[in-house]
Amino acid sequence: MFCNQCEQTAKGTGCATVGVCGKNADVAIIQDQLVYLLRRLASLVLKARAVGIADTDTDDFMAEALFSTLTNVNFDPQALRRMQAETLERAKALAARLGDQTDDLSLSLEDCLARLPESVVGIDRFSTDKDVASAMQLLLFGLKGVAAYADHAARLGQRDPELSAFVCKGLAAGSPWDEESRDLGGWLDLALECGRANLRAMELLEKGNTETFGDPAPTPVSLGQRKGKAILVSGHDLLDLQALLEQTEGTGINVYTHGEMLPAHGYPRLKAFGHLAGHYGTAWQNQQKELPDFPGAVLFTTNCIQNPRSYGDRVFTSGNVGWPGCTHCAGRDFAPVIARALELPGFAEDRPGKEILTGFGRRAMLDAAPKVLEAVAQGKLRHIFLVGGCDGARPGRNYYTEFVEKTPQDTLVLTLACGKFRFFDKDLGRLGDLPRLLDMGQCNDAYAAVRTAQALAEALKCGVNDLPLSLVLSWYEQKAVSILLTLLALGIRDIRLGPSLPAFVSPNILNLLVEKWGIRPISTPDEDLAAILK
Ligand code: SF4
Ligand code: SF3
Repeated sequence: MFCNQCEQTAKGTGCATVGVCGKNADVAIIQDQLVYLLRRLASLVLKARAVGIADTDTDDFMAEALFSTLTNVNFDPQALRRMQAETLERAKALAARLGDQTDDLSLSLEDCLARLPESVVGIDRFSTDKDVASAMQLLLFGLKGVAAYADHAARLGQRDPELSAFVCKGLAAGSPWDEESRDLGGWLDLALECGRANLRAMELLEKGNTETFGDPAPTPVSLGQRKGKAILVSGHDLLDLQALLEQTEGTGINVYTHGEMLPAHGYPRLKAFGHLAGHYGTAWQNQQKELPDFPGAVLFTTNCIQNPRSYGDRVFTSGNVGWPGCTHCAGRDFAPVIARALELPGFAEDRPGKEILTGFGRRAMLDAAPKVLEAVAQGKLRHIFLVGGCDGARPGRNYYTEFVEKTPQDTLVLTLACGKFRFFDKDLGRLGDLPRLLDMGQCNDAYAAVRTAQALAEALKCGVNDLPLSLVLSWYEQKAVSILLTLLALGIRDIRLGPSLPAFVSPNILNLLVEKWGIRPISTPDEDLAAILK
């Protein structure tokens, strides 16, 4: 195996024998083979589109399958094998429709896999040119992020054929079935196109979320617990949470959010459920420490799942998530989760906890914009920081806690995604009517942050780069890669990125990112704050 797609990759270069995330070599190879098969299917989908054949079902399937190869999503070899088989079947059916009968599509899955070149599972599958390989990886990992958001959006009924066409174009690029040859510039252009596609995917997802659950509004969330049976819901899929809330109504079970599910509390149609009781735990990388103490069932709807070790008998998965041995709930039927929660003790007593705020979505931020602009005009608001992105296990991530703690009182801190758990329960005080720490939501709500920044820039008649706004981002998995590509495609400059730079970015590509976009690695909170506020 060779995998270097996430921030915790072994030795900062690549996982070669087993993944730091817990992905074993078998699963890594199955995922790489799946990507290869998806590229084959993508090349056929493009051909089909060219002759007017479009198939939404295949578009949805491709996003779902690619999402399954994202870090900490699916570790179940059987589930991934089923996706391989479905990919090949779809490719065969499409080829037959196109009258395109090539040898590779006449084989069984087993024979097809046996004939795949060795390079399908190695770093050399990209290119022997280090810079081209780096740009190809930027594209592939960015596409995985796009696929994740497009998959969520499609589940909410939001699709765009152009977006699906781009996912196919990006996947097919550089495959044995791609007739176009690209130089480094061509690959980088595709990576930026991937950033634009990601903006569209996040836009669709925001539309799906707000049309289904209402516009998020600032909402206090309890970190305490209520006496009684309990279910913890992790991941990003709000539809799964809604279905679980409906299915647990009247059972006496309280439902708690975990990780990226925290912003669910801000959505009117989710917070209306009286048994959505609060939030439990912090970011994904602490689950092996925090979940053994949760006295109920746990449902993972998307990333990030880790080996559930001692508590696997009460962990359930849904959607694209898989862990061998854990029960998978298909079709939003959460009866097994509910049955398990009823067997488990639940919380023995009420335990009041601190309250934190979430729900500063796009509408809430745009409503607050006049106050923000007034505070800027009066010199009461010196700077806005967007400190967001993924959390992770590296100790260097304490930077983000310290950075936020050290931000001066005349500044605001916007945040989103699971990186917020480094500081989400800190009381930063208020700036006028506004709390200084504003949680805008999940990682995909980077869309709301972009639109808010654009609205502020428009009101001030300047560019986004001229705003008193700095982005201090943390990355871990491939959704963060796609968001970074979106920001670059929008021309946003001077992003600070940490805790380490991606292993797949070559020195030359890094130089380009520095020269053209002013990207820089984080240094120390004091140094970075001083440089930003000088
Ligand atoms: Fe390693 Fe990350 Fe790949 Fe897991 S996803 S195998 S930790 S690089
Ligand atoms: Fe976190 Fe896994 Fe990226 Fe949605 S839950 S941000 S890491």
